Amino acid sequence: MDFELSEELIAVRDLARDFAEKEIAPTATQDDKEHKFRKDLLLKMGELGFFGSVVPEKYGGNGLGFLAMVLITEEVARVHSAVRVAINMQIGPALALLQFGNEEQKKKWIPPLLRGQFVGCFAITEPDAGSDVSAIRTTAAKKDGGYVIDGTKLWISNAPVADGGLVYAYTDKSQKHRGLSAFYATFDRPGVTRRALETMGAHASPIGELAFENFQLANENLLGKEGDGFKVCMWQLNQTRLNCAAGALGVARAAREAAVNYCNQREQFGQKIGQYQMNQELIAHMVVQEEGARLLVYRAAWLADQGKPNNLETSIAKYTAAEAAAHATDAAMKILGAYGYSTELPVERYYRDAKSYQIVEGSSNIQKMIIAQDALGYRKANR
Ligand code: GRA
Repeated sequence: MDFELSEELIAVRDLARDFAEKEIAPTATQDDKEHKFRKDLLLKMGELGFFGSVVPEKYGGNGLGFLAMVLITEEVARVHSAVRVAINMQIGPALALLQFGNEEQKKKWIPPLLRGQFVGCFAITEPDAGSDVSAIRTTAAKKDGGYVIDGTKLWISNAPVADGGLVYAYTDKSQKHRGLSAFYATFDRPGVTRRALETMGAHASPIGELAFENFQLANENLLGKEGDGFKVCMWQLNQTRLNCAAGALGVARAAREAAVNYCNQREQFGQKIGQYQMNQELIAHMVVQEEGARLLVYRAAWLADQGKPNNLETSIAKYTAAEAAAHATDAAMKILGAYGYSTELPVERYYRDAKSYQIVEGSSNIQKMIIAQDALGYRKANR
């Protein structure tokens, strides 16, 4: 067992840290306030290869692997979690295309996602289908050598700005989850209406509704075969969940760093507030949970790089990291007091952004369900 990162991975991590600190951090609080989606950052990250580590060179990637992906993601999320979402919106669709697309689809659609030129998204969730993916109501009816999509997707990250992405719809509702299909669509045609929605956090990551009405797609937009959609979706979620786990880890780290800095600066009652055991307890919990989450996130990524199944390990990592982020940001708010509560400083942003990790990509309860059902032998997570 080797706990050291290779020189190559250290270089990738340092590059991401440097970029995050110089290019993202200085305006993060302002971007959050202005709800500003930074396409310019997407293009720069694309140029640096931040989206391409999990894709081979043949399709525009650099093949550095999943560990590289989580290291980059952690660094970005540490300074601005909303920008981490943008990473996932490029990598998620690219990976689904890589795994399930035909040669033509891969060559055509993956490179623009990796360059950050084509703004991606994935549209799974609907008003009545959140945790329960098979409850999707959107349909894809066969028509004139293609498909017509009708239905409404809700809480879709990048909905207001995406050039396109993955859309999940039923080609045959009577087959239950086996009738779900996956499409890769561009939104530069009639039949798609967008509505932006407001959320508590991740303000610089636009989110909203995508309403499809008589939205026409060609056969070449179908990913895999008709009925493969649930499989594609579960596979895709396992990858994007790992990205979320790394994002939550970055937020937990940001909160711990802010709390430690403040403890070492702030004096009350004649001494640094880090000297008080109540604050030490908070700091100790932050360190322990963050370190635990880091090992789990890196392990899940390492398994992917070995070509080994990692659904269970990803769920464990995502659950642990999401809870660590929520606890660490709550603790940081307590330690920083008014300076945590102030919207001039980033800690309240960390707190708001952290909550999303207990909800997205399978809520904490869904992860616990996957973990417990595996342990009990009811339903194996790695299959
Ligand atoms: O036997 P079969 O052929 O019928 O197949 C079953 C099963 O083997 C079928 O699906 C297969 N399957 C899988 N295959 C491969 C299930 N899980 C997997 C898997 N991991 N890999 C039906 O299985 P089932 O167990 O009966 O399914 P279910 O109970 O309907 O669902 C399972 C589950 C709850 C885990 C699933 O629905 C789920 O993951 N729900 C959570 C949904 C979710 O994560 N949504 C995320 C939305 S996107 C988002 O949040 C964007 C965030 C953006 C950001 O911040 O980055």
